Amino acid sequence: MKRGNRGSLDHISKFLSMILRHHPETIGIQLDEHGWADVEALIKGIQKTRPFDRYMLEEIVRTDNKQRYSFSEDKTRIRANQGHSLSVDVELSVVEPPEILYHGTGEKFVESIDRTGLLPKGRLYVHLSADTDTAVQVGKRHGQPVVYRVFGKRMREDGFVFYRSVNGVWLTKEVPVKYLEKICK
Ligand code: HQG
Repeated sequence: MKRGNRGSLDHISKFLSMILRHHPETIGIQLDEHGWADVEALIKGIQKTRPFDRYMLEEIVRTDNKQRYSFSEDKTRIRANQGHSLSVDVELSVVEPPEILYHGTGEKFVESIDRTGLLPKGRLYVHLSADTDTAVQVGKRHGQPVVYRVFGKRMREDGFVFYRSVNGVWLTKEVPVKYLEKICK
């Protein structure tokens, strides 16, 4: 694929995550309770804003660097695998967390996090990763990155529930301060 096309698909992918996680009404569609959008309606809706077709949608889903989207088995519906602000149930698997998980954030949030712990803010869950590299990348989206160690196993023992999305993101509702430790600045 030509570079220009890839760039344009990346741009549309961002638009797609905005629609499928936060604002489906932007293109006049709705998500069902499990976060699914009708593929035909989605394509028609996006076509009102830019050139778009099923081939491009399939390319985005297939090549997305974080595997953000899934088609239903019959490919008539599509949803984001995680990251929603809308209250949908994407049928996340409840899983035993590893002893340590990581959360990357920006320096500007540290004072507040150290006071109140990690909160989901604009999303349904706090997003965690199993490795520090991913956490650093996520943190960089918010400026100077800071990474926290999250004591997953201890939280689980204390009754907190962890999920993992089909694209491998660890999720939990909140992380109180006592399960957090800063590991780099
Ligand atoms: C911070 C991307 C102040 C939190 C990534 C984060 C991820 C607090 C920010 C996914 C706080 C919310 C999610 C508190 C948490 N006080 N700030 N008490 N508790 N925060 O973007 O985790 O590319 O909603 O640390 O890869 O950065 O979109 O969450 O910095 O997986 O697929 O509030 O988004 O994936 O920011 O990123 P976000 P996030 P995609």
